[in-house]
This record gives sequence, C-alpha cells and structure tokens, in this order.
Amino acid sequence: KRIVFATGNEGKMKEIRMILADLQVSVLSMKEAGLQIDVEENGKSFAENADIKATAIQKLSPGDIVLADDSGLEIDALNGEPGIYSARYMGEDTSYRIKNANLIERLNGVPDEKRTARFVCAISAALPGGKILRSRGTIEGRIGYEERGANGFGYDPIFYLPEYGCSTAELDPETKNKLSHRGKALEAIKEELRPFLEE
Ligand code: ITT
Repeated sequence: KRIVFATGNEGKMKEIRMILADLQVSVLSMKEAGLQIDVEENGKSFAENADIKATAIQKLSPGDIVLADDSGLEIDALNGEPGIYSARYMGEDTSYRIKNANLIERLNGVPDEKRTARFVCAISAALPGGKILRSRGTIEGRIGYEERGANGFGYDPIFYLPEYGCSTAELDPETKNKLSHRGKALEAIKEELRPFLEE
C-alpha cells in the first residue's frame, strides 16, 4: 500500500511528509509516482477542488490511495479574497514577494482588529474503489504590515499570529505543522485512513 499526494507545490509537500511521517506506508509525490497531469481546479470551494484533484489522480493510479490538499488564505477585510484563488491571485507566475506586498497595500489604513484572516485547508483522500474521505483545518491570524520570516512558503511571511508574536514564516516547521490548517486537516484524515491502511 502507498499514498500518492496529488500536489505540485513543494512547500506543501515538505510539510505533508513531516506530518504523515508516522504512518506505516510510503508517501510519494506525483513526480515520485511517475504521474504528471495538470488538473483544472474549477470547483467552487476548497473541498470541491480537493475532490477534483484527488479523484483525477486516483483514476491514473487506481491501486493507490490518493490524497489532495486545496488550501488558501481568506482575508476578512477583502471579503474572503484571495480564498480559493490563492495560487492564481495576480497570476500563477507572480512571485509571493509581489503578491504579499499587494495584499498589504490593499489593507493600507485597515486597523489591527480588522486585519483578521485565516488559512484554510481541505484534504480529500480518494481510495481504490471510489470511496472518498474528507477533512478540513483552519488557523486564525492577522495580516501583518510587512513580510517577516523565511520559513514556510506562499503567504506565510504576512500571516501574523498575535498570540505567538510572529508570522507563520518565523515558526520552526514542527511548530507550524502543530498549529496549521494543514497540520489539523492531515491529523484528522490520518485517523480516518488508519482502517484502510491496515486492510
Ligand atoms: P497543488 O494544487 O498542486 O497542490 P497549488 O499551489 O496550486 O498546488 P492550491 O491551489 O491549493 O495549491 O493553492 C494554495 C495556495 O494558498 C498556495 O499556493 C499558497 O499560496 C497558499 N497557501 C496554502 N497553504 C499555505 C501555507 O501553509 N502557507 C502559506 N501559503 C499557503
């Protein structure tokens, strides 16, 4: 038995490997499984997009358990933007330095208490035979005033955790995984998966 993780995002994959390290099965990236397709993420929610990615890759590799992660940043003062468009915001090829600067600029003049935001992660696990398991995790924070930290990826440098006094890019990876949307969603799906891994 093996798990294939349907992601092309290396930042995600690094975290996923750490979080799933205690499972007694190998966890392969698409590249390691020899799979390569671009799936159109045309769902209307994180959960729909996670389903779309997991089921598309599971069809290519019918004997494997295929997991997918759809995630993003919801900023309340921007009515939930960039949300499910987090990867596509300002174009897939735009650097996160530019995306992060743009979001900070759009919050110019917005006071601390209105800078609330959250990371959301939906995980879908497509099993051989067609069953799908799902989980979701979130972490609440605030959009900062400048980029801080060099760990993590994507929007981490502007995602500030008031109770820790730092951004998620300033946390060591173990701590981020304990607190994060992805950590919570993957811990939950791990428990759901156990019976299927023992089969
Ligand atoms: P795959 O679909 O191949 O997994 P992707 O990068 O396109 O990769 P998503 O469509 O789920 O993935 O987009 C999620 C985006 O949200 C991601 O590119 C980051 O910009 C952001 N994001 C999600 N989780 C994050 C985290 O833990 N830290 C920082 N940014 C995060």
